[in-house]
Amino acid sequence: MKKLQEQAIEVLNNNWTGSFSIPCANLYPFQWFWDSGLIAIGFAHFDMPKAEKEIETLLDAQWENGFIPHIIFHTENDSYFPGASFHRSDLHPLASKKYKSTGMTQPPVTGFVLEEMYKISNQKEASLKYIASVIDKVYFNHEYFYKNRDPQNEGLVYIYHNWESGTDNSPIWDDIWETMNPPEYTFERRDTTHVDAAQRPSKREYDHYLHIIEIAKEHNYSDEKIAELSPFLVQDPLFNAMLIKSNESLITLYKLIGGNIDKIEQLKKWQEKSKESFNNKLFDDELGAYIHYDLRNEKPLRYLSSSSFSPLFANIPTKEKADKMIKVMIEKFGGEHQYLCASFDPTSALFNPKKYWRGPVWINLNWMLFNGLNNYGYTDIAERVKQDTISLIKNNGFYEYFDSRKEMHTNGKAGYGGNNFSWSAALLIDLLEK
Ligand code: 2M8
Repeated sequence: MKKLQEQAIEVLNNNWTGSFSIPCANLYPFQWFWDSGLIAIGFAHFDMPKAEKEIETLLDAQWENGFIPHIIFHTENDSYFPGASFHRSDLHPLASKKYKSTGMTQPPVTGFVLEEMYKISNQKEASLKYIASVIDKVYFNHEYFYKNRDPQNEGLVYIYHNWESGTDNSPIWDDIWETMNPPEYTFERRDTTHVDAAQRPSKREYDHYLHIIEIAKEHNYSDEKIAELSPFLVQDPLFNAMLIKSNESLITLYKLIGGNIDKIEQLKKWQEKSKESFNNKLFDDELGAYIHYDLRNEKPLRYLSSSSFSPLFANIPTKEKADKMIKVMIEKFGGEHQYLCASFDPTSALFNPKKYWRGPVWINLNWMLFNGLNNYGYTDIAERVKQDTISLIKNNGFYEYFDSRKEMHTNGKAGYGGNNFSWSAALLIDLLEK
């Protein structure tokens, strides 16, 4: 049997198209924003030109207002729904004229990805030159967020769709679905032809997903109108932690490049304000971790998920808060029969360990937790997250997500969703190096 690392390299090379990577064949045949970023970290270990091209292609799809879309439809491919003709990015006057895309975004990972690439590189000078050639686009993207996605000027940006969160089918959104009553749309799902329907969202959930997009389209994806009218408007701790972590990386990288004083100052201002609001508004003392806030209905969404711990990665909590979080993580998510870290609270009645973001372990979140735990000196738990991640992949393959219950791991069939999944391979390569 080939070494795990060689298998991972093979997965990445097979999903490489020549200018970007697909997350996995059939199920996700285009370029996805945060997948691309995390994939570049894997490539950086063995093929830096591919890592650089991956990010370059992503940034090439940036809109004239700095926005970066969540899916870039480089090719015609009807194995995915909803595709380019549903999303109609051309409705927005500043959308890319070169690429068709969605009109929504995803967690802004690009800033910290560039820093990871720099850290991995053994040709620092050349890497810094590359970074200098793309970094302003990432800065422009952050400016887009703070200018257009923070209506109350809190330093916390909103997402207007569960597909923007990356944690698409989380039970956290169930409360929002209850405030909506979308029509019963007629459409042909494609995901359930590739993956067992029991592991994917329901038809009714898709009605909600499509309805939010229909509302945004009616207003040509105007940010102002979306802020005013979208039934889904959420301050998400994972999304904001990604932005804050990326701000921090941009500061580090601009300092290495030299000059750029104004940008560094602006980034520091965003950072200060964002971290303060993040801690004041999104930390739930009683639950002992961070939660989502529903801006449309002005109420906290009081659930624990793997996103609740992601701020560790961005150095957001104080040591005191971090201690609390770790206690909760171990008590609720880290029992001896559980692999770390379930995507949703295993002690909740809404926990479903087989269904897409409603419970299974995801490798991208584990990678963030591993790094976050190390940031705060919890090296033993970080090591456990790393070993759990390796076991999950070793026992099952490079799946999209994994059952968190150890008892399910007897026959190698506890990996779910897509197989030969790019970010599972990419981040495993990085973890094995750490
Ligand atoms: C999943 O989301 C897509 C929509 O973006 C889908 O279910 O069709 C999520 O896990 C998301 O976080 C991820 O980026 C995407 C591609 O891997 O798949």
